[in-house]
Amino acid sequence: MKKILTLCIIRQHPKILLGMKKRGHGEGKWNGFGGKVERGETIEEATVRETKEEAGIEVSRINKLGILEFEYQDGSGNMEVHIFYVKEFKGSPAESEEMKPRWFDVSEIPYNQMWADDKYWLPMFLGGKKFKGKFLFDESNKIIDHTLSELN
Ligand code: 6U4
Repeated sequence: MKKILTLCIIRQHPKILLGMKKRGHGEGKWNGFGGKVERGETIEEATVRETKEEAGIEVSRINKLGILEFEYQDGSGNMEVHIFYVKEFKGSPAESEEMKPRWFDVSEIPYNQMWADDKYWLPMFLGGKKFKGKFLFDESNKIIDHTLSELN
């Protein structure tokens, strides 16, 4: 069965906030904040909750820009990830058990320490474009196949 997850990237020009994942799926990679949508909550509520849990900040006026499907052959299963762009938040980013947050200049995004798909869609995201796509990963998390398209 497909899991529904969220991913939240905060931007305060010229920087974006990423977190180093300290455990679990994607450990050792810089990524946005997010996780599984729980029973009884909306995707938007899960986005706000996960960002609070992982980075200690309260996001508002979240804006969905993308939906990506990931298929993993390493046993992680299939995921549908809803990706949100956020400009406003309260509090200051703080390290949690799961993530260590850090601001990156948009000209210095650490793509070689991120999921391999990020370099495909993050430029669209940063350009404010809406998109959808699908990525298939082999057992070592290399991309075997993908589709990606901009939405109007
Ligand atoms: P637990 O272990 O239950 O706390 P949870 O935090 O709910 O897990 P987790 O950590 O598995 O979920 O979430 C994975 C996060 O990684 C989500 O925000 C989605 C994101 N993600 C998964 N595959 C990705 C990929 N290929 N590229 C990407 N983000 C990905 O940029």
